Amino acid sequence: MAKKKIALIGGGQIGGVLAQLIGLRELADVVLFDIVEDMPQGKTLDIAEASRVDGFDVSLKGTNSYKDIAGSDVVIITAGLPRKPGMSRDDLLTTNAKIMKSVAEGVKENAPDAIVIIISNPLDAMVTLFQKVSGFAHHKVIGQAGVLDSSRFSTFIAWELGVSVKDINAMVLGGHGDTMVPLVRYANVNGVPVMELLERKYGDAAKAKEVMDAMVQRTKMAGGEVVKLLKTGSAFYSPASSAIAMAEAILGDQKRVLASCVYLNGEYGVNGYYVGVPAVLGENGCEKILEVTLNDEEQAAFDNSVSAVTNLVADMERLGF
Ligand code: A3D
Repeated sequence: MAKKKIALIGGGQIGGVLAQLIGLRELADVVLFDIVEDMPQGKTLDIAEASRVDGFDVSLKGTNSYKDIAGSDVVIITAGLPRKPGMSRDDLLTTNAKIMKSVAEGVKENAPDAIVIIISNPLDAMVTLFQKVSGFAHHKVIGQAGVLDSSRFSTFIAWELGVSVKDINAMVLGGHGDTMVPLVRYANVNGVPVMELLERKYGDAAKAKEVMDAMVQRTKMAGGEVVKLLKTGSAFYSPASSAIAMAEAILGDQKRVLASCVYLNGEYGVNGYYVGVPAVLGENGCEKILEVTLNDEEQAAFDNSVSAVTNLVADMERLGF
């Protein structure tokens, strides 16, 4: 079987970890693109020089030329500025929209058949803009946010219950901002509702709700928590791992159900916007959207999150993108 090829656009913090993870998993050959001269070449050289020790064998090429991404099966985009302490993701809109426009043009020209995973913030707007500029089919342009937000939620639940995070199933829907919607009612430990386990632990429904509310709030603010601690830049290990799970699902045609920022065409009552929902990822990108029944409270939270996304996209359009 011919080796697959992944192009990484943006060779910063997340881009570097992505390249290393792809190498360690022997997932594909890697091209790491950045506009900064020599830096992507330096990073790929460094990672390649670990390949004997780690025992992996893939080609790793750093570049400043879009021509090198030709033939990529998957393109993962992290180009753009990260947040500084005190900034919201939306504060990045103007700068990153300019960057995303140029990236979409480069990818369209050089890797027109690729499936594209976007990580750059503000996520929902950047996915929308990439698709608009590239003209790629909607199902081939997907945003990474929900895998990470769901993993953060799962991590907090595992810590609270003192069980392995591997046994937690929890999902976060909506936009990748403070309005995101962790789905409490569906969160479970190997099928057992998390709320039931919290009520047993505390012997008190009100206390269990209070504990869950705090985990939901921490999940919504989890990106900011890391930004505040790091002082420069934002989370990079966990977003890279999350995008790798999506790339693996696509390259391996795994049909994994991963919360992803995908284009909604009437699903969840949303028409014509990219929003985070459970999606089946396989060789064609987003192959199916799973609709989850939401109760009134969940639906209201989801609608609120969709409004935040539509407002963000409207702001971007007002700025001329
Ligand atoms: P950083 O380490 O600054 O890397 C960004 C890279 O983009 C730098 O190396 C830049 O040189 C490069 N770049 C700038 N302009 C261009 C261009 N025109 N073409 C190609 N490359 C360019 O940031 P990072 O890797 O920490 O984060 C990257 C993005 O991901 C930021 O926008 C973050 O806000 C975002 N992010 C998203 C999540 C999600 O879960 C959605 C999580 C964490 C960070």
